[in-house]
Amino acid sequence: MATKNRVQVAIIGSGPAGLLLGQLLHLAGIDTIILERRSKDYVLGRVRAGLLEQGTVDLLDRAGVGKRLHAQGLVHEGLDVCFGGVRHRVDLHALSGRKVTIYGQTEVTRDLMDAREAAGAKTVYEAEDVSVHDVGGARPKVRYRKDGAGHEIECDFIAGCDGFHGVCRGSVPASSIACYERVYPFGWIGVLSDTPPVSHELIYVHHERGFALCTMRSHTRSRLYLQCPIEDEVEDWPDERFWDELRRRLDPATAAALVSGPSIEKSITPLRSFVAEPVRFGRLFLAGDAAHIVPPTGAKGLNLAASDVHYLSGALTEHYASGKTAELDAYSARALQRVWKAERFSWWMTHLLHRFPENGAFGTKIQLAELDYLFSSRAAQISLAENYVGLPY
Ligand code: RFL
Ligand code: PHB
Repeated sequence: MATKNRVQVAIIGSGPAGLLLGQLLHLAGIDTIILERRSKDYVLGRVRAGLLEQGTVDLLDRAGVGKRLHAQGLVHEGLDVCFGGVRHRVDLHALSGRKVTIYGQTEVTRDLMDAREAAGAKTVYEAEDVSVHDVGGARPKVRYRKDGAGHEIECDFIAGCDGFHGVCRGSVPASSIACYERVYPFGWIGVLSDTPPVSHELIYVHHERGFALCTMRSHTRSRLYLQCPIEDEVEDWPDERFWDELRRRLDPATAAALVSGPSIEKSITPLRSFVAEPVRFGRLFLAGDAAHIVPPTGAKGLNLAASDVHYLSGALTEHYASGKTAELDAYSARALQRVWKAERFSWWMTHLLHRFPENGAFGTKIQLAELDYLFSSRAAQISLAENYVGLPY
């Protein structure tokens, strides 16, 4: 016999989307539970995104978790694009009036978990067989197992923040959801290493051997990525090969300045664009990677999870304060409007900077013409800058 509980909002997934939603709802006096399939250490150990838009930073401040972020985050006013063996700077701040902050997703997750624990809000880690029920009715339910025992939670709303491979999106009948997808024919191999960043800002590299990106986590920790064949495995990339290949893709001065060292993490990420529509089904609301995926080129994945949560937390807060449903009814269209613009930007940056052998020499010439145009047109740079720092909510 399953134990039964009641909560206002059941949140599935303790990634950035679920944790941030939980914190904003807690501040509005709304009672939540988070069910997470993995252990706390596993969630904290996943190395993923690193770049926060100003809107995401503002939202984390509103959630009361900005202290460490402001003390340790690195504020960037620009970025470099390297092509034809020459680095060109985009002055994001001069072009858009906004800045971005480097602060790892692992740290955002830790800050949100700490705040949730301090607030006494409940998270069940290692929740097995999570399933959602009756989302079309007034009393939806979530069932799960923990340590062999069955549990059922009755709630007003379910937030599906369970990432791309979660259960929430899949529990919606296929006839009620449209999925739009593009899978790219390559991946990124990423390395984390305790070596100083080669530059104080990010360097995005277009090279005939493939894309590269030099980013960082702190003044002493670098995060580096290389475009690689989709079928490659981490074992194909011993550290020495990784650093050699990165040097080959950088301009000579940057390659000479690059300090290499042992990797402390190495993983391969496939590149995908994906959007599910709509993102609301009765009393089930999807947010973050559960609803959409972007290739990491524009650094939008984590930031889109934050903007979804901005709309969803506002809608739930308004509903509990006034009983109205207008904001909840508007959630799907509002979130998706911003999502599609970030999808477009991530797709555009991916196409501009990666090697697409199937597009041949003509495709490369078009990329180089577009890059040349970008650095000869302030209008084109403004377009890049305003999308990169994040479109308004
Ligand atoms: P998350 O972070 O995937 O969190 C979802 C959580 O749900 C849990 N879960 C379940 N819990 C209960 N029951 C189930 N059945 C469940 N199924 C799943 C999962 O364990 C997890 O804890 O989604 P969220 O919160 O929407 O946050 C989105 C961001 O994490 C994501 O957009 C970015 O990390 C994407 N991303 C990157 N974005 C960038 O902007 N820059 C990057 O460099 C970057 N690198 C990456 C990435 C995503 C990666 N993934 C998904 C494999 C690198 C990787 C490897
Ligand atoms: C990162 O710091 O991991 C990062 C930054 C910018 C991107 C992708 C990843 O576009």
